[in-house]
Amino acid sequence: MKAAKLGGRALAALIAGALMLGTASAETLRLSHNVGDTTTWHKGAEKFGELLSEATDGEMTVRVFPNAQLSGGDQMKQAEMVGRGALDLVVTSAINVTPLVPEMAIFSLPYLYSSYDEVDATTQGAPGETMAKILLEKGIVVLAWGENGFRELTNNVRPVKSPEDMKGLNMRVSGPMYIDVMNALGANPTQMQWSETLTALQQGVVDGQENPIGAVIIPQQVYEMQKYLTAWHYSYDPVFLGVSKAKWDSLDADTQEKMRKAAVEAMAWQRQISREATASGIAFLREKGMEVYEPTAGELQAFRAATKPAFDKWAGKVGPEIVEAFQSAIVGTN
Ligand code: X2X
Repeated sequence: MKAAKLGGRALAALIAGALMLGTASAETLRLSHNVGDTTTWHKGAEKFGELLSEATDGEMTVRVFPNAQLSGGDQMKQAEMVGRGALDLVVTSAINVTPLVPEMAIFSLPYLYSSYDEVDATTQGAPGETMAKILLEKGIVVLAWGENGFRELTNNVRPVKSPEDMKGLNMRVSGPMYIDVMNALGANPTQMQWSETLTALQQGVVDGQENPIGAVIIPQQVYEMQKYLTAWHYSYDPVFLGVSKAKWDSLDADTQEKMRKAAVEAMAWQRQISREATASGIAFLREKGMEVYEPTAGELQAFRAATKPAFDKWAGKVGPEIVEAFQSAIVGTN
């Protein structure tokens, strides 16, 4: 009788102890991103959550919030919120960080890159680390670089084959550098949140937009609203998976290591699925009824020349040291 009673108490204590341990150490982190839940951004974020949960035996899980829900629909605000610890984690693209860190415009300068090898030499090399250091000063720890991709043009007015064809088109753009690029081409740019763009395209508020094929155009079904696509590869946009420095500093070294490893693996996979979807994407978009134009080398040169003023203006904002570091990494691949 006595033994049974003690046993019962011991069991109760064990259960209580286990529950306390569970509540004390299990943690759900919030991850914000600014596109829909069908995109490769979202899939990469979910993959990170799975890997982190696996590595920590379920002690650390991630809840992914799409469409910039956690920043009131403002895609540019996420980085600043992560920086001050109001958000734990973010997957966002470089261009969205430019209001906070103008140097992040480096990646997207018009026609900086002409291949994935060139991209990888920067995001996966020393230039990427340089940018991570700058973000760290703003309270953001870059865990790994993923991919939005080469941004391609869509519109509903006409096939675009030359800078001339851009004249007068009402273009939705995501950030300030693209305003200058569109102005250089004679288009009428409007800065708009991505979360509002699909409706704006549908209602004809704007004629066109530009985004990567595999990461955004296909999963967000932009082909349902747009007739013409020009694969002009005019600007590359990476994404990164970042954690707030406040959260990072609260983790022990072992957990930090697990988190970084999960992020590197998830973003490598995210880059791969984005590239695969892009590679098969043009055929897919044609099947869906889009008229796709792939410019010749000469036509690309004309777009490059026309957007040069925007390149120069933003290279100035980024600063010569960073521009040179990127350009020499790029030249190194050729
Ligand atoms: O808003 C866009 O165009 C997007 C989804 O590509 C970015 O977040 C920059």
